[in-house]
Amino acid sequence: MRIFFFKKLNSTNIKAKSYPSNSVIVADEQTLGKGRFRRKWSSAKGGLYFSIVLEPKSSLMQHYTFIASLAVLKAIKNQFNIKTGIKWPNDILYNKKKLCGILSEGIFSEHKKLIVGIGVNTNNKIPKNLKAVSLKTITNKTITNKKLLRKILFYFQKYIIKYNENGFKPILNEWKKHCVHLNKEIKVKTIKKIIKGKNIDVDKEGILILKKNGKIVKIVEADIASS
Ligand code: BT5
Repeated sequence: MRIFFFKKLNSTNIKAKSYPSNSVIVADEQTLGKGRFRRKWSSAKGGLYFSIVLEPKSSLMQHYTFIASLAVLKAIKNQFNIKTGIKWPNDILYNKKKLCGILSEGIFSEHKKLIVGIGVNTNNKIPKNLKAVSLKTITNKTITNKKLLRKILFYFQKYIIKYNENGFKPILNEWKKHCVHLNKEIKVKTIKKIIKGKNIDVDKEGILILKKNGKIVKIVEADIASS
């Protein structure tokens, strides 16, 4: 992988669009950090913001978000011995607070390209109204972003190889072990409504499965509001 560093970008996901696969775009800060559904990702100086450009073997973007979640979780465990959890579909949490968010976007123009954008709160200040936390606050130490970046990329590549060789099942099984809401009663917010139910599974396409009044409800895109 070739890593390109920038002081300031609007969004590493936007910049990444003009780069070939196997590039990694990193910024010290973002002026228009993106979340899902056109939401914003607070990206003050000091945090770790980067996007990986890939030529995906599968068109299931969700698979790559799961791979990235595991890579971040493993890297944080390995480097800081901190236990985090995963919240579907794209959050890494520490004590129920968001430590990292992931945004995978597909570009299907000339070549099929996938951009996996990862934001980790390391040394950055976070707006107080967010239920969020940074690694600096957890560890009481200044974080070396480059070191953490390399560790995440190491695990990401490892999981990509595993995925390409053995498919999604082993990835999903490992992801489930770290998922914070599996087999729990949860509240899910879709664009249209709020659904309450028991999260009985996450399927092979990364779809959230709820059981509500004895019926199975499949959720493709949403936010888990409480668990
Ligand atoms: C995400 O969206 O969590 C995806 C975030 C992806 C950010 C990376 S940074 C590198 C790359 N370049 C980009 O432009 N983006 C990617 P979502 O699940 O929609 O969550 C967004 C919500 O998280 C916001 O509406 C806030 O409530 C909250 N949030 C915003 N900034 C945050 C932060 N720094 N830490 C924790 N929570 C935050």
